[in-house]
Amino acid sequence: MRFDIITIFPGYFAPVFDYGIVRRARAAGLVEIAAHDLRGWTSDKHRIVDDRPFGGGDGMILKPEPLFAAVESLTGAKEAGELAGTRKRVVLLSPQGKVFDQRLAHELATCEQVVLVCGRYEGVDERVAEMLVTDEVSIGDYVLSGGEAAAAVVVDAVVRLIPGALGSETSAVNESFAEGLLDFPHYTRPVEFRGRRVPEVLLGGNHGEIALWRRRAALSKTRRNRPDLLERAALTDEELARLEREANSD
Ligand code: 6GU
Repeated sequence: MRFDIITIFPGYFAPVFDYGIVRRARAAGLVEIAAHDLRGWTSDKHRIVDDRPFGGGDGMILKPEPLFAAVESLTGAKEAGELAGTRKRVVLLSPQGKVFDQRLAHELATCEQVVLVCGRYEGVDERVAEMLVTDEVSIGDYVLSGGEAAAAVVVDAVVRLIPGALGSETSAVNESFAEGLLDFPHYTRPVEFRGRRVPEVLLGGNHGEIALWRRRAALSKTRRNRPDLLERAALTDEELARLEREANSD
């Protein structure tokens, strides 16, 4: 698959994609990632990409013309509608988007091309969201100075789901959100560190007991840190009763 990133800061990305799983996936030819300077699609002498907001207010807004020209040259499509039924997506990163999650990461991992349009925090002409992009996406409820860091997050989350990107030693099956819960706690040596011991059950070889402990520990951790996830998780009556008991003993 390939990612094309449209940005006013193309130099931002080179080091970000040169480490770990993403570096390995690129080297193996599983993914191509290119960052493109939006100014390359301007036609005026000063290569202007932004302008003042109609209606007044602070900050500059990204103009539509360079963004439409960039997406058309990268995808061959003039508007989002032409991408229906293809495996190409155009994603605008903006704080006004729907929140990126593991489900969308899996969906994007099936695409042949994902174009990531980096917004800036002051804004992007709304006709980009209305006509040009297939998805407007935020990475969470906080404000970044631009979409670049968010684009790097999306690329990382998607690349590791491409078949072959995670070596055989790791897998995306047993991890946070795979079951709609947070991951269970992990421990390594030493068995005792600053007076805290690794849970005894993990030191024995009873794999049934270990699996049960991990499920319960994942449930407890999710209840404490992300209770919102429990609403949609598939839980047994026994697990629900256990969570209720835990809540009553806090
Ligand atoms: Cl995608 N962009 C910006 N500017 N801020 C954000 C964001 C994106 N996601 C969360 N905050």
